[in-house]
Amino acid sequence: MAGIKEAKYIWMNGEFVPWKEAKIHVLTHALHYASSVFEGIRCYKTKKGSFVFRLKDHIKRLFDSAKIYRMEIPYSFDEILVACKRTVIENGLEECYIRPLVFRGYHSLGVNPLDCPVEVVIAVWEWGKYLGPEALEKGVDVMVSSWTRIAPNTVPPLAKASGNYANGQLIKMEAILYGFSEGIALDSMGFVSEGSGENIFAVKDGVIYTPFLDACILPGITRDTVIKLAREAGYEVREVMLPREFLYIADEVFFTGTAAEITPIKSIDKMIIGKGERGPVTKKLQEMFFSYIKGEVPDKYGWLEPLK
Ligand code: PPE
Repeated sequence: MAGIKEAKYIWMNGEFVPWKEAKIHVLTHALHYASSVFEGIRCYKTKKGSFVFRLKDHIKRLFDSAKIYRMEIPYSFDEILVACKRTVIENGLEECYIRPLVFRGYHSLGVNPLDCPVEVVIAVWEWGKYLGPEALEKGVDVMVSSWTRIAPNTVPPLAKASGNYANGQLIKMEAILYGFSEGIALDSMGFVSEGSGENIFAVKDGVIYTPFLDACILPGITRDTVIKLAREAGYEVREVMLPREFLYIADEVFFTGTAAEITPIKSIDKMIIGKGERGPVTKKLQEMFFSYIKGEVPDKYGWLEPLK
């Protein structure tokens, strides 16, 4: 896989620092104990200029994640909002991924994070198609992971915390090394949860199904977007406990996420899903999603945050 595409500056605790100089100490608390929370946001170029998709919702989730971990972000909501936009502008980018990270910095070591300073960085970079260049059109081959998703009252899934991705990495590495693009984790009850970096949907007989928050999913902003757009298009969307085998017999299955956008799944565990290609409902939702983010339809939900 290609390395990260470097931009010019990273916002570090209120200052722009040249990309290569954005460094921290090796005894930073977060590096040892995963005491960090983050967001992943996309800025899209449209005919009317660049827009950050659902920026306020992402920042809300960042503050929620920090709250769960008793981290007080030393900036206001509006300061983070402006800093995200300024980082894109300062880097001269029109379309990119935005990664704010809030972490416990250097002070003391040991599990107790309370005395460590809370630091904030915001990086932006150009990020192409998350699950490969052809994924959006052709779909991806995935497997059900042998790893179970983080469980209730352990590592809390409503926080988008770095620690969650220890589990995510096990799921992702297994899938990649077995020759798949992604792994789907089941929750501790054995119901479908989500991918290592995506929420999941299944379509059967015209009805759209997706796991409810009970299944230890991240409350995805793309998931919410797709639910709203699907209902608007007249589809019935049910949030349910989804048995694993329901995926195999579904007509269509797809992932959603900021990075993955809406990615069709063409096989699971070497079983062909539906016709083994992007299905009509997935295609329709992609069309609605992409025309929304490109500003081709009215922004009725106020999801497009102008960059300038
Ligand atoms: N579940 C997980 C575990 C997850 O990491 C993401 C986002 C989602 C669901 C979808 O959430 P949302 O982006 O709000 O629709 N994963 C981010 C990080 C990917 C990465 O490799 O890092 C992302 O898509 O930005």
